[in-house]
Amino acid sequence: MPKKLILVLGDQLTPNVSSLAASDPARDVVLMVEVVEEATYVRHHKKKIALIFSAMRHFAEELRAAGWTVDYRTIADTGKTGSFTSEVARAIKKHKPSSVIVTEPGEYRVRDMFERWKTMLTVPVEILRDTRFICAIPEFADWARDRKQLRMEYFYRDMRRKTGLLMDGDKPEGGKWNFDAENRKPAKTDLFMPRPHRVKPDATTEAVLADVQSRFAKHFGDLEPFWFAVTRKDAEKARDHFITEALPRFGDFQDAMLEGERFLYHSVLSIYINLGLLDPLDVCRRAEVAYRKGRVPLNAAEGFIRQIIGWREYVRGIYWLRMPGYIDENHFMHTRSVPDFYWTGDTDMACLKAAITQTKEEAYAHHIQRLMLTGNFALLAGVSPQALHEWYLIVYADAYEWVELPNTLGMSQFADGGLLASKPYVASGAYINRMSNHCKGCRYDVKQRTGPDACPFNALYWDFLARNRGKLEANPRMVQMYRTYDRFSDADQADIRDSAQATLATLTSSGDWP
Ligand code: FAD
Ligand code: DLZ
Ligand code: SF4
Repeated sequence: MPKKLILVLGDQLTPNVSSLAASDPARDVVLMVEVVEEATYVRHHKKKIALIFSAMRHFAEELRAAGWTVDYRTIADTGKTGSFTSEVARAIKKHKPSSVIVTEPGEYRVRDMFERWKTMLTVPVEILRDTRFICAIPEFADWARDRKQLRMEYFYRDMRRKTGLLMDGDKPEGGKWNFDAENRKPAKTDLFMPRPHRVKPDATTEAVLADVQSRFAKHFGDLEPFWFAVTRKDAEKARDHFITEALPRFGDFQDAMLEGERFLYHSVLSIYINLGLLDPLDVCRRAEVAYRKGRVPLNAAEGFIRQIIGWREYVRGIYWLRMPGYIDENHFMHTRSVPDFYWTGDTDMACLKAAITQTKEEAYAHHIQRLMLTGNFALLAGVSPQALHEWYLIVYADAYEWVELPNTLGMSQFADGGLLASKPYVASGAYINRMSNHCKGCRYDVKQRTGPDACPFNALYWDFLARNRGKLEANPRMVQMYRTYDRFSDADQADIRDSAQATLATLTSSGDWP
């Protein structure tokens, strides 16, 4: 058989990826490329670029040790104009393969590029299914067909049945599919709070850090300290550390936020799962084993597994079902740019300051910070979902469009009009006060609704409901909120409007990361 060229992308870092599984190390050549086009189509956080480049370089070594021939091109090799297309064209000239094989990419933009290669390149291009996902793209489309509502909960139950995870015969373990009602406790400061597994940079990572600092210095975020795992072995250590130390309390405190505690009981594994260093189903099976051995309660194991085989698979299904049009949806017609303080953390709002500062320093925030702090505020303030989508794609180390876009545009901003969420995730300061201790140290008073010292979330929340009455009033889950609003006097409603306007007037938006 003639030689094939296997293109392995930066988020396909597993020997089990379908393109490698379909190839022969003794015959074929693997191509991996660090390219400026991928690093700058949005200006990714410096730490994210370093994570991906270092993990790619380590994976190339892993493949070489397993007998593969790897043509690896660093950012220095591919220079200022490198792209997947330019590098594949060069590699075809060099290796003269009979075909190019690639596993389907996560993003529509890249899939579109690969489809164009079929007529552009001098050899055939084969795009294989990404078998790391439990639900194939056509399988999700079949599930969605003829359904009026695409609720995650029903999809999740099918994934439980399909994988056999936490099943007791054909019934869910413990008699219920979902134990979320037990998972809404506020957290307390705890000296023994687990911390994510940290890895000291090796020589390869140090070289990447120098490359990123010299080439992407103007990108958002702090490059150092850099402690992410960049090899499969270290990612596995991070996984095992999480399952032993944090998973037992993951469920209880899943929705909690705590000043000074950036990770709480979250896994910080999305970065490794999305890159390919960890297999999502394997992580879930290990969480189930911990439950079966009595080390982890059912609400924690179920909650964690649901995030992965439920939410993660579901948002990917929605992405491919609805792209390319999905990215332009804007139910509330919001147009504001992302406020400048989203890039600096320079705000008196203690909760947002904490979430944004840690985003800048760690390229990480946990789900409730993304949804109920930065997402909530942006929605209340009327930020354009497209601008916000770009912000989330830039700032988080785990962000790839297939997972980030539905979470931002659908779940967080309700910009798809309720395809993904049954009501907008909006909340006033009372919710944040219930689920966190941020308000205690805040310059604003969470109990005041209006006025210069009132928590800005409060007036913005009621004003958002008033502004969007026509689009939300009929939603049965919003009826109670409108009843409450309607009980406010005319004067109070006018105060709400004025206070919200005053907050919005303070938001400067220069439109981009300076
Ligand atoms: P944990 O809380 O420990 O959860 C366990 C795992 O479940 C995660 O590692 C992740 O793989 C999966 N998971 C949990 N929630 C979701 C979800 N809603 N969608 C998909 N997978 C989920 N997740 C990303 O992986 N990339 C993104 O770019 C991304 N952008 C987001 C943007 C917004 C506005 C919101 C509200 C959520 C976003 N999420 C994204 C989902 C979620 O916030 C992250 O997966 C999670 O915070 C990652 O941290 P963790 O590994 O500690 O997660
Ligand atoms: C995100 C990213 C970045 C920053 N750089 C690279 C790169 O240089 N080379 C590469 O192969 N992949 C990179 N990636 C990940 C790709 O953007 C990702 O594979 C596509 O968006 C498809 O999901
Ligand atoms: Fe955030 Fe408002 Fe609480 Fe301040 S008072 S921390 S702005 S919710």
